[in-house]
Amino acid sequence: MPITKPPNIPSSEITPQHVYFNRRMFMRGAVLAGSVAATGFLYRRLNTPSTVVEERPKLSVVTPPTDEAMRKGFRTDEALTSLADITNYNNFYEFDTEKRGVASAAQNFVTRPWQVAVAGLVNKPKTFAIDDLLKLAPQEERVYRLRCVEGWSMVIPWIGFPLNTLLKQVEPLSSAKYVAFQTLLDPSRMPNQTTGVLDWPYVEGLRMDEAMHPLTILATGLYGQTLPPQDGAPIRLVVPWKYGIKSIKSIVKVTLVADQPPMTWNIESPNEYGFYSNVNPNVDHPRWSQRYEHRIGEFGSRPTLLFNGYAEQVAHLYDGMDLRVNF
Ligand SMILES: Nc1nc2c(c(=O)[nH]1)N[C@H]1C(S)=C(S)[C@@H](COP(=O)(O)O)O[C@H]1N2
Ligand SMILES: [Mo]
Repeated sequence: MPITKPPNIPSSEITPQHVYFNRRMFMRGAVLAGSVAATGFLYRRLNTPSTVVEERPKLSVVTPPTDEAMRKGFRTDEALTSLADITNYNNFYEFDTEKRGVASAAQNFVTRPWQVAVAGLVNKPKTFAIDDLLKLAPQEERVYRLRCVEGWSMVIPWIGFPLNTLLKQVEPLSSAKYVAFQTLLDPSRMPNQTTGVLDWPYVEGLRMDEAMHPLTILATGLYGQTLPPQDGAPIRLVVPWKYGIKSIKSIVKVTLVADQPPMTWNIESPNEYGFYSNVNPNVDHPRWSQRYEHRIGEFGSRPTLLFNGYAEQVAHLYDGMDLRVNF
């Protein structure tokens, strides 16, 4: 088949070195293995005095062909947030409510064996072992902005595959209108689940068209490595145009349902966190403005973009909806 699109290459090949080699890390050994690039990365810590950056098994990635608008959404050329910040500044309440405490609290979290049960309104319910999930589709690199509802943001080079690949496997029925997700519930392994700080297990949901959207991925790695526990190992959702709360970590259950499923932060505080939670600078959180964000690693703040800068790819999903009501 003739190659009519630009070569499919991972960000290590197309990002200027001063951007990709940011902070105290660098990558070595990138090997372009063909027109559909399968490349192994090795990121090496030089010296990180106050934070821990572990070397993890490397992953290989491909980028599938897609239309130009969608391709633009698949990677931003904004400077990547450092691996040290991505893995030491986390929201993962099952381990610690302190962002800088999550990495150490989660460091011994065991993610093998692991199963993800996919069921509900489907023709072929199936429980997948994590290693079978990893074989479902080629792993792709997606460089996405992540905007937390708290007002900070990062740029993260995820590795993963589209959620729609998994959903197609189980053959959704036409009665399935939403997808519900659930994090592991195991207080012996997730120490904060012995407290009542949230209603456990953490649950989230997407409308079916949001779940099938090509930007919506299940991430299994970042920075060319398998996913660290603090970032939601072994598999977590990433929905880049929504606040980070929607990107549920360490998933064990995916259920296709007819009605809008519950969402942990909405249960916690319904007037502050809505089901959609689309990034929107024009809809303030009741306790703070959402107009600006602090990009971790930068000084000062920058304007927050509608749909986190992914309007071209996703705005049509919300045509005719009042985003203030459906926040
Ligand atoms: N299970 C679970 N998933 C979760 C959270 C959590 O506390 N528990 N926090 C969410 C929030 S608020 C954000 S901003 C992102 C943070 O992802 P990161 O730590 O990988 O940057 O994870 C989301 N997913
Ligand atoms: Mo968040």
